[in-house]
Amino acid sequence: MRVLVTGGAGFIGANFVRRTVETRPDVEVVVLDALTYAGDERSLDPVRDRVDLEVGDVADTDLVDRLVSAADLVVHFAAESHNDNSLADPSPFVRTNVLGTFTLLEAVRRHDVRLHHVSTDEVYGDLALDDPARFTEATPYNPSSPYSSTKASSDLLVRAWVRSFGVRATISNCSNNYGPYQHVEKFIPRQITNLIDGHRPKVYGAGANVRDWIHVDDHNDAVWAIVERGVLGETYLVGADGERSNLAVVQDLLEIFGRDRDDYDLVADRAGHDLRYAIDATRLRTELGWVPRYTSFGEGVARTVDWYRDNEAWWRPTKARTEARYAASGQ
Ligand code: NAD
Ligand code: TDX
Repeated sequence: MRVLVTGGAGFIGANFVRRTVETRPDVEVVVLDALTYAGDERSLDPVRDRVDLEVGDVADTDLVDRLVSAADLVVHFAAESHNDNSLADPSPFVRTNVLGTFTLLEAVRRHDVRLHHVSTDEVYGDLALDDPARFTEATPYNPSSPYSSTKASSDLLVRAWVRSFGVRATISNCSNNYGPYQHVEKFIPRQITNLIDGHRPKVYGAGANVRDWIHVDDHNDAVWAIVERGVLGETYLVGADGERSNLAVVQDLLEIFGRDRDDYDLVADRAGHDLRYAIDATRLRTELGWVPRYTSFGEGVARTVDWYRDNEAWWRPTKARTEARYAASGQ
């Protein structure tokens, strides 16, 4: 089987590619990635001799048509993924997330190729901190940011192409991922690398916002479960019961580094900052038999800290540039 992985040089995509190559010898992987600031070819190094990397844009009709025509399955990770960047300049988000998904949908329609579309729980908006509810597949869409609204748009395109044209597709909406090879702009790697450098973690607002953390390998196992056992046209929520306030995460990290619990800085809040995300993954668990392997956030995050300690050469080149951007916006 030949799988086309868009965004396969990014955080989740590269973890997906490495895991797929290492555990599924029958699968041939082709990566389509534009190698934006967020993509890094080195994330594929461990499996580089077994992966074909095409550097290009998911919104390039001719390139996408050629690659899709030769694939049995497309797993679509490519996106602009960072909320803070979408507030500074939304335009690449509209282009890649909306136009890119449209381009891919037209190609899978022409060639009748199976598609799995990777999306986010942020399409549902946010929940109050004290709301007992969690997101389910039936929660109405209510995105807040330029990033989440473009992801919501891409999901709606996929749903419409399924219904109108019979495209064979599934969708997953996952909560916040952590693990190795995540860009240092994101919350957990930013704080880990700050601590490695002896700096204080930077917490937006009062740190009360809650995210529902899942290890990237558990997310990618869910993607394969949906590809292999999911019902065409359906949506599956992916989450591992990992709700934690940002402050609690920072305090876990401070403890790992042997620093004082109060050794962090409160910085300017994100505009429109979603309060809380929480996933009810009952459907994925009961219908597809998926279970997360990383059930202890503390252990998963400690292993992630080890990875950043051991792989400074991977993140060091982007750290100073990323921090300069944050400093310019008071964060
Ligand atoms: P990332 O930013 O680390 O990686 C995105 C990859 O897409 C990069 O390699 C980049 O070069 C590539 N890319 C960007 N624009 C492109 C274009 N026009 N053409 C081709 N490639 C392009 O993102 P990530 O965190 O790995 O997220 C991957 C997917 O998972 C995204 O669709 C995101 O919405 C979704 N998601 C992420 C999370 C999370 O916590 N990170 C949670 C749920 C869903
Ligand atoms: O320095 C920081 N300090 C801080 O308090 C940063 C970078 C973030 N935060 C907060 C903002 C959020 O409440 O931490 C939380 C997590 O922030 P991000 O890592 O930027 O993630 P989030 O905005 O929640 O979105 C992530 O999860 C859903 C991914 O970036 C998305 O691609 C995914 O769809």
